[in-house]
Amino acid sequence: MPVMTYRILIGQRSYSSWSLRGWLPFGAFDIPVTVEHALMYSDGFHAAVAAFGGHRSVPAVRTPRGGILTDSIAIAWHLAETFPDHGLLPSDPIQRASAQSMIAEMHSGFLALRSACPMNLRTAWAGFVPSDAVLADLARLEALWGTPLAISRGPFLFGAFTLADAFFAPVAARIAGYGLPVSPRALAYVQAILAHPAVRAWRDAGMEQDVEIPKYDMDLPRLPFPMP
Ligand SMILES: N[C@@H](CCC(=O)N[C@@H](CS)C(=O)NCC(=O)O)C(=O)O
Repeated sequence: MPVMTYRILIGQRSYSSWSLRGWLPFGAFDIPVTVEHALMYSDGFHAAVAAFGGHRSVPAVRTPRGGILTDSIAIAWHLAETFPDHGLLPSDPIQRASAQSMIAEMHSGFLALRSACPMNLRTAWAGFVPSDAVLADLARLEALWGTPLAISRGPFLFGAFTLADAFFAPVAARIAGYGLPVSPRALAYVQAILAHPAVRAWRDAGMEQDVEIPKYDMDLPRLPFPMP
């Protein structure tokens, strides 16, 4: 009998921030998954997503029983519910609620930061000047991260890596890649996320497999991406 496992459809790892959020719950918590690819900005992208059972965007996940999850937050909730002993969310009820709230806020917010600084794990940029709207998003991140990091003392928001950290991983990449101004505590957290073995593995695979997408170029001098 064939082994039934999860399947995930992702975009290019170097650039697809939502794919990273969809895959990290598997990669960071040792939940087996088979990875399939749909090339963003290619003619066949939407057809590939539809053939998988998704709708216009990546990530999408097929569960071992054939269910379909078409959104990163649905993937997170499904896996937290299905693998309650894997530590995807903090066990303390107050911390758990806080983690869930942060995930939801990340999913629906930080629009200025997301649009001004597209995730690009292949290169960093010198001289990026954040707008007031981006600075306001960074101030909100400082407020969100400050209390849990002060309590846990790191390295992650609630001590051990959880889904909340997975959802902030692309933000960490943006802070590092665009040299955005953050506090020493936030910078230590960014470094911890980028140093996580699952995040490293994701970036390495993208560096190996992806082709540069010119649309992500900034009109700024390039720097090596600052992996810790
Ligand atoms: N809300 C979705 C967002 C997914 C999303 O926007 N994915 C991007 C890639 S990072 C995408 O597929 N873009 C292609 C398109 O929209 O045509 C989620 O959380 O999964």
